[in-house]
Order: sequence, then structure tokens, then C-alpha cells
Amino acid sequence: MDLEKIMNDLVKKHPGEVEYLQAVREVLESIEEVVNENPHFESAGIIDRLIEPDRVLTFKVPWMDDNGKVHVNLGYRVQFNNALGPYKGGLRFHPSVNLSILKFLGFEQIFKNSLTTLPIGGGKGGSDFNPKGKSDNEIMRFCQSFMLELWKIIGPEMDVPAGDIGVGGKEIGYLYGMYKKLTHEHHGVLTGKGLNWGGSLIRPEATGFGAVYFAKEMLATKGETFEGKTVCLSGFGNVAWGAAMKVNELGGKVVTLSGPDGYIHDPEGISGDKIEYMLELRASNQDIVQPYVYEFPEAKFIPGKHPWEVNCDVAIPCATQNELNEEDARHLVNNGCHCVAEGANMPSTPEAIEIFHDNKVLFGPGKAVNAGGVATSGLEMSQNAMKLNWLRDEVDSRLHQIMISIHNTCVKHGTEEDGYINYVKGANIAGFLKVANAMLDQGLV
Ligand code: NDP
Ligand code: 2IT
Repeated sequence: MDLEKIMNDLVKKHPGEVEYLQAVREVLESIEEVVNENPHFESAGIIDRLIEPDRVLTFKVPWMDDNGKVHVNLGYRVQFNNALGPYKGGLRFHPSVNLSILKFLGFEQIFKNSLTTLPIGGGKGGSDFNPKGKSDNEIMRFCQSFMLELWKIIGPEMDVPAGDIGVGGKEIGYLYGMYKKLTHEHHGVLTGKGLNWGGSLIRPEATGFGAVYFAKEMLATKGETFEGKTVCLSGFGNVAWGAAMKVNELGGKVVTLSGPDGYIHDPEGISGDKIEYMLELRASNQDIVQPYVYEFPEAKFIPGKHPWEVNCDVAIPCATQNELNEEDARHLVNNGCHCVAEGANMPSTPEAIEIFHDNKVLFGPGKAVNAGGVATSGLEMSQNAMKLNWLRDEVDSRLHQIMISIHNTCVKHGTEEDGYINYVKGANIAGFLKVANAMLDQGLV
């Protein structure tokens, strides 16, 4: 496999799609050796077929605000690969959304979903719509207009969207309502649904819980636990909330949160009411974490900075892509952090990952660490198909088992000669092999 040629050709075809190109390069670098050892992948054109999405739907989303003014946003669905099962992946509503970001997320999702052990392919979608500061009615009208286009290409055996940044239970409800109206069908076409109408217990907590279950396994390889560990989190959304709860439960202390305005440092620990307050902060539909210090004055707000300068044992980035750069990685390593688990998708830059690897930090990449979210979406699909609901403990224990299995898979495929576990390599190779072999089995389609 000529990696540089593949990348040069891809850059020419998709100039400026930096996040997508970054994600593809990372995977190809990890799997290069495996591909070279298996010439049948090359002769079947597996790599060329894998790095381009099966199809992309782009559409306009016109909607009216509460003052009667008309707005037009862009909507997308990237159906990347369905070798293992129906396309599956979240919808992101954020002003930064563009095709490059959704292609990177859809590409990552293929390997993540493969690692979950469940039969789901990879996709992603969303819009540059900004839900911040919008009324519930405005969000509803936007979601309805979005679904007026999306419904044509989704379905429980075709493509099953869910939430991501800016899309939580409320948005899933409005999207589902419109899908149901258009199709007259009440089947689980979206995951992350309300508990009374097909949702699964533990789905809201799943990504954060899963990330901490994975980090627990990473620490265990060094004979360590979360007990007494200081943990830095970023973000203050769904993933950060679930991770904060589970770290506390396992005896760790969460000392930071962050938003686009800066970060909160609470040396006494973010637990109990303070975690519940995160939900209020998100529900307030603003874009800031600063109000935390008005509620809990013992904490400090540091404007315009990331939390990675704070001393910690474990870091769990839970906000967004490329939020942890080379300098941040140096700070973390110099301040004693020896375990980094990516709750978000691709939060560390390639330079930051190199520093973690050079310093033999336990580094878990997003596609392995945060796979608990989509895995529990898969469990929601199973429950919908069976028309029954599992109890909380049942879903949680399945989630926990899946995270342990993903960890074992990474160890199997990522352990290097000196014993260091390269989780990036492990996750990429294991995720890739399953998809590549399924593509071979299914012929040239
Ligand atoms: P939420 O919308 O609940 O929270 C996202 C958090 O990140 C918020 O604090 C948000 O602040 C912040 N954020 C978003 N964009 C930016 C930006 N450009 N700059 C700085 N901060 C930003 O989303 P989730 O918690 O669901 O998602 C967080 C991460 O986890 C994402 O990378 C997502 O892809 C990933 N993920 C989510 C899963 C899920 O099931 N929800 C599953 C697996 C991964 P604000 O919104 O105020 O800008
Ligand atoms: O990035 C992700 O894995 C998600 N946003 C969850 C996707 C899903 O289908 O539950």
C-alpha cells in the first residue's frame, strides 16, 4: 500500500477537508503493515473503497423563527459503509458543522461500530444549525424541516441516526415525531429515544460510563484503579456528565469542566449536586460554563483556556475534535497525567498523540473509548426489534462487557514488542479487519 500516494490523491479530490484527511491518515498509518501482509485486500481495492463514503445527501433546511423570519441551514447525511449492518451514527447540530467534519466522524464511526461487536455500519449527519439561544418551538420547527428530507434515506434496516453535539433527547423527540408522521410507522429508526416510547435505560449515560469503564481497564493494566485519582474533564455536555458520574462512583475526583468560554477548576471535586447542575447549565441553552462559579463560589473560572494545564492523573476530553494540542499534551505529561481516555471524537491532534506515545502514556482513542454510546444505541435497536425493555442493570452490564471486550481487542492487536499497548493501532487494526473481511465476503459492490 502506497500511503503517501493514497493521501496525495485524496487531498487532490477533497482539498481543504482537513478533519476528514486527518482521520483517514491516522487509520491508514495504523493498518499499513496489515494491508501489506494481506495482498488480497489490495487486489479487491478495499482501501480505495473504504475511504470514500457510499453516498452523501446534502439538503437545505428552511425554517421560520419565532419572529416570522425565514432561515436556511444546510443538512447532511453521510452513509459511509454498511458492510457490517445498517448505517449507524449520530447527528450533530453545531455552527461549525461542514462536510469535512461529518466525513471524519462517519469514517471513524465505521471502525468504532465494528469494535462494538454489534452488527452496525458507519454513518454520520447533521447541520450547521446552532441550537444555542433558540426557543423550543424554533428547535422543533428546525427538526421537522430537517426530517422532511432525511426520512427518505433512513429506516431501521437502512440507516439509524442518533444524537451527537447539539442533539439530545429533545431533538430526537421532534425528529422522531416527524418521521412517524411521514411514514406512519412506529419503529426504532432513531436511537436515544425517550424511555416511554422505545428508548433504552442507560443510553443517556452510556458514552461517559463506557469511557470510564474503558479507562478503568487501561489503569488495571498497571495495577491501578480510579480510587483517589484526580481527573480533568473537558466539555459540559452529555458525555462529560456521564463520565463525571462514573468517575465519582469509582472513587476518583473530577476537578475540571470546560466550555467554549473557558474552563472551571473546582479543586474540591465536581460531585453530587454539582454534576446535576451540569444538566441545568446545558438546558439553559447558552454556550458558557462560567455560571458554575456563581453557583459554587469555591471554584474558579479561567477564561479562554483549556483545562489541560491543571495537575491530574487521568484526562478525559469530552468536548470536540482537536481540543487537545501538542502544548496541552506536554503540560499533561509534565504534570503527572499518565492516562488519557478520549470521550470525544478525535479530541487530540496527531502531534499530541505522538507525545503521549513517546512518553508511554496509557492513551485510548475515541473510537474505542467512546464506543459505549453507539453500542448502547445498538442495544436500544435490539430491544426495539424484540418489542421489550431490559432493566437498567441488564443494559449496564452488557455495556460494561462490551467495553471490556473492546479493551481486550485493543490489547490483542496493539501490544508492541516492549509491552507498551498502542491502543490507536489496536483499535484501528481490529476495527478494520472485521470490515475489510466482510467487504471481501460480499464481493465488489
Ligand atoms: P453535547 O452537545 O452534549 O456537548 C458538547 C460539549 O462540547 C459542550 O460542552 C459544547 O459546548 C462543547 N463544544 C462543542 N463544540 C465545541 C467547539 N467547537 N469548541 C469548544 N467546545 C465545544 O455533546 P456530546 O457530549 O454528546 O458530545 C461531546 C463529544 O463526544 C463529541 O466529540 C461527540 O462527537 C462525542 N461523542 C458523543 C456521543 C454521544 O452519544 N452523545 C457518543 C460518542 C462520542 P457548546 O455546545 O456550548 O458549544
Ligand atoms: O459518535 C458517536 O458514536 C455518537 N454520537 C453516537 C452514535 C449513535 O448512533 O448512538
